[in-house]
Amino acid sequence: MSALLAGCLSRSDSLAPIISITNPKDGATRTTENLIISGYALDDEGIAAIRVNGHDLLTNETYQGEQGNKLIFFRFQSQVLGEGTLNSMIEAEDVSGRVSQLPYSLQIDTTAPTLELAVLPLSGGRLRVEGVAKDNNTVASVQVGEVSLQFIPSGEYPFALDIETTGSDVVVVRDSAGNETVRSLQ
Ligand SMILES: [Ca+2]
Ligand SMILES: [Ca+2]
Repeated sequence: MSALLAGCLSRSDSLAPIISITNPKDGATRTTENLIISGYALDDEGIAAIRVNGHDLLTNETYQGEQGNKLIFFRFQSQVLGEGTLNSMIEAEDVSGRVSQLPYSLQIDTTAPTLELAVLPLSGGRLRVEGVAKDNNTVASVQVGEVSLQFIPSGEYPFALDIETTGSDVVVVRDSAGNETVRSLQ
């Protein structure tokens, strides 16, 4: 009897499912049509349900035969009405009834960053470049000529640097959704 009990305990399901969203990666996108959100659910014993806003994806025939698997890749389509924040509640339930929740919010951002730029020619063909990149969401990268600036993504990023000009230099600013603003230094 005690051996049987020990056997049951050692088989008992100890972990709640893990949910991870793999795409869109940075929690932001500029896609407004046919937006697909994808990820996976992982469990030590098996996944019984993956619910998005209460609807179980695994009841869809796409996932036929996958229920009970330890790893299930899932994707769902979201209706996007325009710029703003899209909120979804993603839940995974394992075969023992443990439920994990992932509140998922996605920024729909279709507005390119703005860039204020001042360029001062220096001696020796160098340029002093000063600018401020701003975005309604997050400025994720700034490239000045050949130089990629290192900074923590934020809504506004002021920068100043001297570069060697090659005659065809541009400044490229990207937001976290992938919108891009390109300006020539000439
Ligand atoms: Ca489990
Ligand atoms: Ca933006």
